[in-house]
Amino acid sequence: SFTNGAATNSAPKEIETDVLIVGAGFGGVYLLHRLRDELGFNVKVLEAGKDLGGIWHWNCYPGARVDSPIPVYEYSFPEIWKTWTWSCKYPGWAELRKYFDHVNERLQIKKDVVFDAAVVSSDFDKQTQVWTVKTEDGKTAKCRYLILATGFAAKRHFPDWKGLDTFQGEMHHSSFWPEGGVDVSGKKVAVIGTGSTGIQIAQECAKNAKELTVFQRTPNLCLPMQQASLTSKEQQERKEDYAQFFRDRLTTFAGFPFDFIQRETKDDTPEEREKVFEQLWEEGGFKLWLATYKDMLFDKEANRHHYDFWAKKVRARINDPVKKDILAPLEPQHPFGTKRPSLEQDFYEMFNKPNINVVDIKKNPVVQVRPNGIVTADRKLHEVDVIALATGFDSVTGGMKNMGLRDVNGIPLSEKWKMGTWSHLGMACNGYPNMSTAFSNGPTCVEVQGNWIVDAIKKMGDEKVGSIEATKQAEENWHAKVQELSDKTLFPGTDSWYMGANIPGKPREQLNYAGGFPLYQKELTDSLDRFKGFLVD
Ligand code: N01
Repeated sequence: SFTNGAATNSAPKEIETDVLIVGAGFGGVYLLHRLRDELGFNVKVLEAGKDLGGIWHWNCYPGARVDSPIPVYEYSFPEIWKTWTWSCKYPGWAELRKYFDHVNERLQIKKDVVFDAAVVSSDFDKQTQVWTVKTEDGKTAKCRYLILATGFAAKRHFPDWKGLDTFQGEMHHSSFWPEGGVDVSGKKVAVIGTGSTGIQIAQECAKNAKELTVFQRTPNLCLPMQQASLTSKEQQERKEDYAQFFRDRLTTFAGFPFDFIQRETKDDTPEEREKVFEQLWEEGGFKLWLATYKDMLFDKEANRHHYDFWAKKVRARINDPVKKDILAPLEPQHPFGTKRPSLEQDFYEMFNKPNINVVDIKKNPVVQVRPNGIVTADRKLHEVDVIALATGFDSVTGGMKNMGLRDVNGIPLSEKWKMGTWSHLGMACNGYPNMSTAFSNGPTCVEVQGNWIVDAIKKMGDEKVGSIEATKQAEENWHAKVQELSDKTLFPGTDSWYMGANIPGKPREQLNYAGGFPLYQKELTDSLDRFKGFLVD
């Protein structure tokens, strides 16, 4: 066993453990603590990065900050929240890294984590019921239970533009940003992409860059963050309610401390509706998305009311009519909320500066990258010194398909998921006994999925079960259910990473469960009753 997990060199080449977790982000750390410290298992974690934190270890791009207000975005372990204080409502990456240091100090996480250990293969031996997992640097780990806590953003996506590799300036993908930062002062900067990441990078670079050009394919329907600093006194007072708060966050549709209004948009008069929208806007965060009328994500007309309100608010903040029409067109390019909105602070006002521009690359696509800049279809060369690729991820499935996982018959997971994603509960696969995945990296979801894994392993021990493996039928049923739930919403019509539609050639299907958190938890609880949907050995 390790004495110092952080020092990679001291980790043995051969590891034997009961439980092996891949990934030391929110999910991996949660499971390590619960399985090791509560259930007494021998647990090891393999982590490709150099420290704890998962997405917060990789993402140090300028402006990287969480979009869920604390205390939603933290562990419910009392020994952690009672001893930790945040500086603001939406903390940034550096503070989140300190949070993980604190978690480590309290729970001694690192002693069981091997860093710099990217998984390249895993195979299951039917006879011994043991997984053998190999890492890029030649380590071998054998375990009975294999847990993939790899998050939804483990594989970066790069545009396939001609000449991208010929660029002579500085170019970084958002999740490969240099630790020391990039000094953009006096430089011309291009930000490619306007997902949550692109919005945050652009907002920050606009403060110092000589020129900033945002290359936008689809407008992000951003909502006001309403950031606020927090004193330790006010957090201390709120902590009296934290235990209840963490229970409550499990009862809402999206795992936030708020939920949809139990009225339809048409139930209110236009004046009443306007008042509701105004209030949600003022409160900020995701309220206009996830605490609004319950039909917003289901009904086109209801959705349009939301879009029109959003466009009116945003257009009023942008002076230039051309920029206004690109950033917040009067006609929606997709229904409101069917792509993940970002939270912004002064994203729209910054375009009122003459040196901040936006290029609509849906109308005028990028045709080539040259050593000194980006060429668009209108033959214009946009000369730049720095390119920030905020082009997202092969989300949800990309990381897992990229790890050399093979099933009991040696068939790669990338093959199994070529035409679609087959899993039971989003957590277990036929052909992969005793392997579970924690798909989400949001702390609420991580705890719910993590609890299911802990309960399943505990139940296996209590009932002397050697292995559980999702049945093919359960996978079929789950896939159909996830798509059916999604088909009732407006999500399927929009090209988004939720639908796998951001990656050329990826099957178009809903990758997230659209039934809401309470229903998902019921599915999980039901499945533990006699391991419904699993082959038990
Ligand atoms: O990635 P994205 P992200 N040519 O896929 C564009 C979480 N997150 O890293 O929309 C031109 O959302 C693409 O255009 P389009 C959060 O859950 C959280 O920003 O596909 N453009 C899009 O604008 C989020 O949803 C925080 O038309 C191309 C952008 O690149 C998820 O991570 C912060 C292109 C990619 O946006 C992913 O966000 C950051 C191409 N070939 C992220 N390829 C928090 O605040 C892609 N694009 C917690």
